[in-house]
Amino acid sequence: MATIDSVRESIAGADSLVVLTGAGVSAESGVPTFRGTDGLWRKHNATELATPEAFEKDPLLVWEWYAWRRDLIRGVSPNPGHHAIVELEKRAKEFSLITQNVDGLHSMAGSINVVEMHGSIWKVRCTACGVESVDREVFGELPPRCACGGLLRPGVVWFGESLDADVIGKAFGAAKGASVMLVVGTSSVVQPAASLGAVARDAGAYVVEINIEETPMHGVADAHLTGRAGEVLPALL
Ligand code: BV8
Ligand code: ZN
Repeated sequence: MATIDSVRESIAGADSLVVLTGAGVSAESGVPTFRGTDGLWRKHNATELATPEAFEKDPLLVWEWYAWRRDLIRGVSPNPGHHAIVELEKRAKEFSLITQNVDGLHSMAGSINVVEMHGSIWKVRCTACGVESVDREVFGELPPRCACGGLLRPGVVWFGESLDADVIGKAFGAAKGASVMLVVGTSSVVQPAASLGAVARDAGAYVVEINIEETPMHGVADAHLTGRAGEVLPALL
């Protein structure tokens, strides 16, 4: 088990630092994780709702879930883990933050170079004319409609949908160029994000996992710091 001190040193000396985050980084802000016990909503589990099929079948139900999440996220703020990542970015020679989270809390905390692999809960896209917009408004009637009359969908990537090509390029490019990579608060089961740690390690990076539990990254990461993101990340500054 690496020590905080040895990891802090490797970060300080890094030419290029890459941080990959998942829902565990927002957990201490009060945002339910995807797969933890709190990943349920009205007895539906998140992975079954975050699909094009679910939206096709019942757009209202899926929008009620996203509206519920937006309302919840609107009422929370970034936690010390988010703020520590902002500080790491300020200190690093070269820095990339790749997040699987759609809550926007990294940008709210002040992170600059953020790749949102799975899109943003604050974005909407019209299923008819394709126009995409960002809004934090409280929706009127659900499901929301575009000015063209088309049905709006959340601007996120659902299971079975391919990620934006240049998002993939940026994420894998950053991982390949990393000298140190922190993999924080993710169960590392969702592809392609879950491969980024191995890509970084194969390209010569020193990979550190920060999580409260063991994950499939255990055999991949060079080091593992067990603990909460809101406590371990500030201790690395
Ligand atoms: C793609 C946006 C292909 C929506 C999300 C079989 C059938 C069908 C599909 C597949 C399959 N096998 C593989 C696939 C592909 C699939 C996939 O990987 N499925 C998995 C589940 C097996 N992937 C996809 O479909 C992707 N697309 O592959 O396209 C393709 C290619 C070409 C052409 C067409 C198609 C798209 C994946 C994106 C899905 N969208 N979210 C929304 O958010 O509403 S993913 C969703 O899971 C969230 O974004 C979330 O961020 C992400 C990952 O979850 P985590 O962030 O890791 O969160 P989780 O709750 O799982 O874990 C939390 C962790 O934090 C835990 O480890 C916990 O211990 C830790 N923790 C908790 N508290 C703390 C903490 N750690 C530190 N501190 C704490 N305080
Ligand atoms: Zn439209």
